[in-house]
Amino acid sequence: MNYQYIKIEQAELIATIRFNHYSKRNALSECLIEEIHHALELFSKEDVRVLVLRSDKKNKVWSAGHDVMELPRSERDPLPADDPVMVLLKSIRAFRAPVIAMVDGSVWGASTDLIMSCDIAIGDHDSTFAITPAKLGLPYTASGILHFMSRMPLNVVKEMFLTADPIGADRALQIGILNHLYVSGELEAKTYQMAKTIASRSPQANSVLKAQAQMLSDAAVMNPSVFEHLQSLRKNVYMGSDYKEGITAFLEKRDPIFGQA
Ligand code: KFV
Repeated sequence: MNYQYIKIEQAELIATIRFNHYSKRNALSECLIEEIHHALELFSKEDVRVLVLRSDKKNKVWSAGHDVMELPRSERDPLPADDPVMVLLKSIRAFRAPVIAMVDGSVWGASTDLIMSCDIAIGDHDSTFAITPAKLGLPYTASGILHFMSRMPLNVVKEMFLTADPIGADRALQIGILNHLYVSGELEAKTYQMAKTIASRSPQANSVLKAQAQMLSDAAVMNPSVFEHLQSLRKNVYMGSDYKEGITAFLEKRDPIFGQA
């Protein structure tokens, strides 16, 4: 396959996927995700012991999140289970080998959820992380919130969602978004050094460890009627005025005015 939106490579049991669509700030568009799935499929047939997910070149933005142009304008669930980004998160979580995110720029919206879905994240001092559904009036998914709760204390998760403000690299390290923080010049070498270490360990033991940790952290049991209640609360939001205004304001490149209905 000729990749347009990503680049891939494989060396010494380590695979790498690089975002390569900076003109759209590496937003997680359907086309880019399709290429990632193709690469994951390819790597799953090879002896890949660890995967590094990164941006091709260091830039201000690592990834701008869900492709907002591909979100429904209103009155439809913006993040159904078959939404390409939601499927991507599941694929990264289900990938047999551990995935390390190497982050050297700003991360927005669902791309921050992608970071939560990687097994390990390593960043430099320019990395920042924002989860932004409150800027769009968008009801985020319960599974997505759980991804954050598995990584961080509840009050920090709430702060991130409620403010939608970016968290800087130092604090990201402190609260557990990042495993390690390095100066830019060392980030790549340190990331691949860890990848090499993981690649030298038992792939069979590591693969089961990943699956166990994943299943344990997803093991929240919810009564079906509670789940249905949450779905109806989400529906009120995406059918409501804030979501319509949030998307419209984004497309018109202006600040939204919420709470109009
Ligand atoms: N979706 C689609 N296109 C995007 C995009 C996105 N998330 N982010 C940027 N682009 C496009 C943008 O429309 C422009 O296209 C190009 O990338 C460069 O963006 O055809 P155009 O007009 O050239 P600029 O000019 O905005 O770039 P820059 O000044 O460098 O600012 C970068 C950045 C990331 C700060 C800015 O683009 C931005 O604020 N983007 C949106 C970030 C965001 O709110 N993402 C969350 C998306 S919603 C989401 O993930 C979900 C599901 N959620 O719940 O939050």
